[in-house]
Amino acid sequence: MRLYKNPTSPFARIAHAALIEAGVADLDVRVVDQWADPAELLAVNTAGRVPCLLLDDGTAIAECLLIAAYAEQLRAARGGAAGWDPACLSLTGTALGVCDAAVQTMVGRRILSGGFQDTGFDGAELGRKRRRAMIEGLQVVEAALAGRDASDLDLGLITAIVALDYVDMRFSAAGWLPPTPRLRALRSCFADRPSLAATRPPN
Ligand SMILES: N[C@@H](CCC(=O)N[C@@H](CS)C(=O)NCC(=O)O)C(=O)O
Repeated sequence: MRLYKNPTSPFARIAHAALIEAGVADLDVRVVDQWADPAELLAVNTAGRVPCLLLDDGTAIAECLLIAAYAEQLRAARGGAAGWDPACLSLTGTALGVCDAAVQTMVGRRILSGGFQDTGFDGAELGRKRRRAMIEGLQVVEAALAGRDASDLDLGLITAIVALDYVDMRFSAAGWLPPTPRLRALRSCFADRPSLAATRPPN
């Protein structure tokens, strides 16, 4: 099967990490520039977005959580223990909201100025809404991780670590990211886990 992705996309990273966690060994990873609407991406995802998973029978699955759901089916079929209890789903949703707000901020910058460097969008009403969502989302994630067992990497913690890496990459210099010591400690615990190490965005 083939995964269309871009190395900086947090959504693509969640999908890729879930497939690695599911033990998919023969994944063909195809890096594309989703902003350029490449024909091979549009052929599998009319939205022109990454991630998209193309199965061997030609079925295309877009959206990171749907790809993660498919990966979870593969994992369960191989005898993996059931995951995704309500707490996991709740953490996943909150952390994905952080990813969404962060990506939407970058998209807003691009719409306003044509590039990612001009931060003019961030101070606009919608930009401030996105920043609030990132800050409060990270705070809720941090609270949800109280007492978290460091041996348990589920979809919720993967999504939370992906969100943290993404906001660190895009916004750490801005100085408004809230303290997240539990999440940062858990990220360190799982730094060498293949699903996270092999999908880490470039510096
Ligand atoms: N809801 C989608 C979001 C995917 C998404 O927005 N991907 C971005 C990259 S981070 C993209 O491909 N953007 C291109 C575009 O919007 O045209 C998911 O969960 O997979």
